[in-house]
Amino acid sequence: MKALIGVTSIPRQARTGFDKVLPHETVPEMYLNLIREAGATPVVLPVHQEFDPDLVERLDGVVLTGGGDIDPSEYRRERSPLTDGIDPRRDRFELSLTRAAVARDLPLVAICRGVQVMNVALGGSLIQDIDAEVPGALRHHDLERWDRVVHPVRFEPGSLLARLLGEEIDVNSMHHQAIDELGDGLVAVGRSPDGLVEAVEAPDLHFAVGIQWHPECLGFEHSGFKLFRFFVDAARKVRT
Ligand SMILES: [Mn+2]
Repeated sequence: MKALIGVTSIPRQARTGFDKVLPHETVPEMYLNLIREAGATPVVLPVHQEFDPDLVERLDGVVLTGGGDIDPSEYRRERSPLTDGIDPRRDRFELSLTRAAVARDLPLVAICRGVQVMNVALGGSLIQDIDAEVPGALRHHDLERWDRVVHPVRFEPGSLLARLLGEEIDVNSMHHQAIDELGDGLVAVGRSPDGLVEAVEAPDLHFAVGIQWHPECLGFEHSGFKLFRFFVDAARKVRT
């Protein structure tokens, strides 16, 4: 049986078949294609429902998707006016899911907002706006070049990501926030040339990786896609 991978939804307003604009829970197909191409079955997890702890007993792995900013009260900070797109129900669901997945040692890949959720779920904090708080930082909020590589990420020698992807890869960058203090059990294993954290791992867990870039926009030929093959391999072993 193929591994079953839960992918968190990205809620938004959308038009129904009867021409009303109503709340929907959606996932860009790019994320689902990544999971399928890596050999697993994706299943969408609606984040505006109450979190059911039984979910982690039924899944073989979890992908946290991109999205808006996390409520800074979740990491003990005053809200900056630059923090944007807060969705408290999504925060609650994804923080609970992450803690449950970590407690069960379920394979986890956290993308963009996802790595920030992973960090906050484990007690870490965030830089609320890179341009405002990090003088001299690279341009990390480059939405126009969403499907192109714009800066390198260098991995710590000996880290899981260095072993899987090599010492450096080029990535896209669509984030205006970044990791500040690291959560418990997380190690910063990838950085951009300006020193910002672009990738984290939890070395005590079987396979838990967070990345600040968007692999789903870079396609299957990009070297970062290999990460998903290893993720699915780890997920396949959950039930055996
Ligand atoms: Mn970046």
